[in-house]
Amino acid sequence: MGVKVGIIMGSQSDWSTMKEAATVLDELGVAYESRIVSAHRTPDRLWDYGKTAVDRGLQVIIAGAGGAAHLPGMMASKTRVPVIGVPVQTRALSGVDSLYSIVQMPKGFPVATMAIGAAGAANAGLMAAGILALNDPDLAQRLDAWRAALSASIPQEPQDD
Ligand code: RP5
Repeated sequence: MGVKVGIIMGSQSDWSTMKEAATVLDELGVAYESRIVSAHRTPDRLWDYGKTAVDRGLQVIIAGAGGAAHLPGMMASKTRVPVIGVPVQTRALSGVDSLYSIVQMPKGFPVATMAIGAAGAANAGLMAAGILALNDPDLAQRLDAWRAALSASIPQEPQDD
């Protein structure tokens, strides 16, 4: 079976944000694929990706887009594979447009929406890993260790800059 996580994004310009998800998955040893799939510019690619997602063995799709960010919602309409949406920060409206485009899905076709920007993308990677870890004890152990290391890295007291 192939990779279980698909990272998709509306544009090359989204990659600098979405690679935060890829970095987390690398750290956790989770294989993924990354593709540019635009709801508006490559709708046929979106349709094919969604139509084949289950048969290709994908178990989570992380979808990032900015502005009129229809990609996560359209993907959720096309496949039952869980979609985690990442609102990419935009210049004009700071990503609030992306957030609103992704988060307000109608009943029946959910998108698990993360925070705007890099933190949201990293959390999407962690969320995907958490979902896969439900059925993968080795990954569960790596994720627990990752979380413990993050906690241990936070100092008890603030330091002067
Ligand atoms: C959206 O339009 C993409 O997800 C991207 O965030 C935004 C701008 O795309 P580019 O004009 O930079 O290609 O579809």
